[in-house]
Amino acid sequence: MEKVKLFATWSSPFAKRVVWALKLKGMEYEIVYEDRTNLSPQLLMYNPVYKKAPVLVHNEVPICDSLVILEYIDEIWKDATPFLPRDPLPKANERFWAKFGDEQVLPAFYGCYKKQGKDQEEAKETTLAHLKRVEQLLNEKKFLSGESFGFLDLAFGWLADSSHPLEVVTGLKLLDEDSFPNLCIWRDNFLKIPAINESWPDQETLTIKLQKSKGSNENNRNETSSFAEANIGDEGFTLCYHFPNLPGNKQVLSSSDQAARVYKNSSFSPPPPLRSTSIFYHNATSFPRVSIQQQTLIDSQP
Ligand SMILES: N[C@@H](CCC(=O)N[C@@H](CS)C(=O)NCC(=O)O)C(=O)O
Repeated sequence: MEKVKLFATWSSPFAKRVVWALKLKGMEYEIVYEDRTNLSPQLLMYNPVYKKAPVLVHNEVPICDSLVILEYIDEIWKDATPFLPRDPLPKANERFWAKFGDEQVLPAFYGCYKKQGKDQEEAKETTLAHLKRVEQLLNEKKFLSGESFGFLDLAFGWLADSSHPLEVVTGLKLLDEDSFPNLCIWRDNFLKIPAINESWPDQETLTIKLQKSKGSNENNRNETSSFAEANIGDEGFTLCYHFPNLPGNKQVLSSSDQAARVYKNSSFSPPPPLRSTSIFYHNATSFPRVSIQQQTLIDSQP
C-alpha cells in the first residue's frame, strides 16, 4: 500500500502544483499544513538543505522542491495522465520554461504584490516583459504543454490561480485580455479542469488570504479597531469581519470587490487545531481605514 504524505503551506504556489498533480494522478494522500513562519521539526528533518515546503514523503522517503516532486510523481505513477513528454527535446523545453517561470516570472509577479511605489512599478515592467514571453510561448495552443495539459501547465498553474486575486489586492491589472489574449484563455481552460477546480483554495478565499497578509505586512496599526474570525475547513479558511462602528452592519465584504463568506453568528467558536494570533489588516478601498486586532486563523504565508 502506497503511503503518500505532503507537507505544504496553505495557498503556496509551489504546494498547489503538487496537490494538483496528485489529484490528476488520482493518488490518495495525506496533507500536513505547515506554518511558513514556524516550520515543524519534521519538515526541517525532511528538507534540511532548503528548509522549505512542499516536501512529498513517499513510503517514508522525502522528495523536495516542487518541480522535482512533479517529475517524481510523473515517473512513479506513469500510467495515469502523463505530464512530461517522453521525447528528450520537448521534455527539456518544458523543463527550461518551468525554471524560467519559477526563477523569473513568479518572483516578479509576487513582487508587484509585495512592493510599493517605484519598486512596484519596476516589478510591473519586469512582469509584463516576462508575461510577453509566456504569451508567445503559448501562441494559440490550448495549454502551455501543447494541446493537452501537462508539466508546464502545472508549473505555471500559480499564474492562472493567483493572478486574479493578486490583481484585486494590488489594484494592478497585469494579465489583461488585450495584451495577453492567449494567456487569458489558458487561465480559463486551466481553472476549468476538475482536479484543479475542486482543489483549494477557491479564488475568493485566496483573495481574502492575500489581502489579509498584505494588510498584515503593511502593519497598519493606528486605525479604528474591529475584529475578525476565521473558520478552517478542508478547503481553506473563510473570514468574518465585524465592524461594530458601521451603522447596522456587523458583516462586511473583506476586500474591494470580493465578498467574504460571512458568518452571521458572532458566537462562532473555532474548532481545533486553530490557534489565535493578532494581526492588523487594512481594508484600503471599500471601507474607512480599519485595523483588525483579533483574528483566529491557522496560516502560513505563501
Ligand atoms: N523552490 C521551492 C520553493 C519553496 C518555497 O519557497 N516554499 C516556501 C513556502 S511558499 C517556504 O517553505 N518558505 C519557508 C521559509 O522560507 O522559511 C519549491 O519549488 O518547492
